[in-house]
Order: sequence, then C-alpha cells, then structure tokens
Amino acid sequence: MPDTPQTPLTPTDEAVLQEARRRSRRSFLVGGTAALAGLLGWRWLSTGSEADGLSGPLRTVLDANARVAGRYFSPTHLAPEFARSRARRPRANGSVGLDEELDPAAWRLRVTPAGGTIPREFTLAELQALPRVEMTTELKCIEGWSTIVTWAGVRFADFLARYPLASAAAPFVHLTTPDEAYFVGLDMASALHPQTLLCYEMNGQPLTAEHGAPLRLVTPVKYGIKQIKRLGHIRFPAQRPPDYWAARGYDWYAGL
Ligand SMILES: Nc1nc2c(c(=O)[nH]1)N[C@H]1C(S)=C(S)[C@@H](COP(=O)(O)O)O[C@H]1N2
Ligand SMILES: [Mo]
Repeated sequence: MPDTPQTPLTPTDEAVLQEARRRSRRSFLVGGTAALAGLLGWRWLSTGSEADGLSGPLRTVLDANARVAGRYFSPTHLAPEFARSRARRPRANGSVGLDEELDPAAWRLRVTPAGGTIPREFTLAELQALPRVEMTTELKCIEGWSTIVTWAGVRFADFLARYPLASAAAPFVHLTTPDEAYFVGLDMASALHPQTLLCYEMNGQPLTAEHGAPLRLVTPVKYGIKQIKRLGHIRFPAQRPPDYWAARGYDWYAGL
C-alpha cells in the first residue's frame, strides 16, 4: 500500500520537515504549505524504493534538489509497474492549453533542435512508427489522488536516438501545448528516463481529447503536473525553462 499524505509523521519526518520549513523561507519551495506537500508527496512517490536506501537522499534533497533529482530519476530507478488488469481511466484533470479545437490530421509535433531556430515537424504516424512501449504505471496527481493506467507510446529516449535533435548533454527540455498556454520543463536525465514516453494511447485506446490527444507526455517518476497533455512544441533550451506549476509555487522537479 502506498503511503498517503495522511500517513502520521514519524520523528524523522518531523526533523526533516522542520529543516524544510527553515529552508523554505528562502529558496527551497515557496511557502511552508508547499514544502509540506512536497515532502509528503516525495515520501509517497518514493514508495517501494525503501530498498534503494532513499531515506538518505531524502535529507540530501533539502541540500541540493537538482543533485538528488539526477540520482532519483536515473535510468536505474524505475517506478513500479502493475498488472494491466488493474488499469482504470483516471479523472480528466487540468485543461490548460486544451481550449482550442484540434484537427488531428493537421496536428504536428514541432521539435526545435538544440541551438537551432527552425522546428522539425512530425506527424503522429511518424512517431507511431518508432518502437511502441506499453507500461502500466500509477498517475499521481499532486492534489492527492492516483490511478493506475496503461499507457503506450514511444520512449522519448528512442525518439531522440532516431532523430538526434539534441544530444544527451543538452541540459533541458521544454514542452508546450500548441497554444503555449501549458508548459513543462524537464531536466534531460528525466526526459531520457526509460519510463518517459511520448504517449498516444491510454488503456488500449487512442488518447481522448481530455486526456491529451493526440500526444502527451507520461513519466511516472514525476507528478501529473509534468505530464503535459496535447503536446505541440518541444525545445532544448540552454537555461532551465519555465514551468506552469513551478511558476505557481510547486517544486520544479515535481517528483520529490
Ligand atoms: N495541457 C495540460 N496538460 C496537463 C494539465 C493541464 O492542465 N493542461 N494538467 C496536468 C495535471 S495537474 C495532471 S494530474 C494530469 C492529469 O492527466 P489526466 O487528465 O489524463 O488524468 O495532466 C497534466 N497535464
Ligand atoms: Mo495534477
């Protein structure tokens, strides 16, 4: 059973939270509430990883968010997978960037190469021609609910291997809806994680509009806020890109 944010605090948590509160006044997170939610959420996300000795890094996260994120999202740390029979349809949550009508036939994924200015365009068929990966993982919303879902798509790592528009050394990935209203920033290690998919299917069916048709991001080592629906444009900026929910006080890495 996953820990939930309702789990009573252990003495260790208390100490960690105290430390977080102290640091949150400056730069760790915006506001004590966010710090609390972030830390409890981190415990929740790290369920099943106790064997990896992550209680140590839980402390380290308070010292260096980025460093821990790099370790936690390393390709060797996989989010748990479940039997396909346990998959359900999640609630449709968040519709920023989904307002306009979308013509699936006219839709293209635009990808601007690292250091470049002219986007390359991809049809859904081109993306579906790449190796299809299916996984049944838990979609976790930072609001406190989660649903097990079967997703299918192409690994972002496989996409970049086939179309080397950025090297693994590129530091960041910026993903936006076609109208740029919703936007997500990822560090490259998270983007290249083997469970990070450019996803076109949910529970064996093409994505519906409310769940992000024709293409969304899925990455179960991160909260739902990072799993942008209706992808339109991907860029590889040199600086850490803005992020819709990070701009509203949530942790930029959103997996901790
Ligand atoms: N474009 C877009 N993507 C989004 C959001 C959004 O508002 N707009 N909300 C996010 C949040 S907070 C969550 S929890 C998940 C929910 O995915 P679902 O609607 O498929 O369950 O989508 C994420 N992706
Ligand atoms: Mo969410």
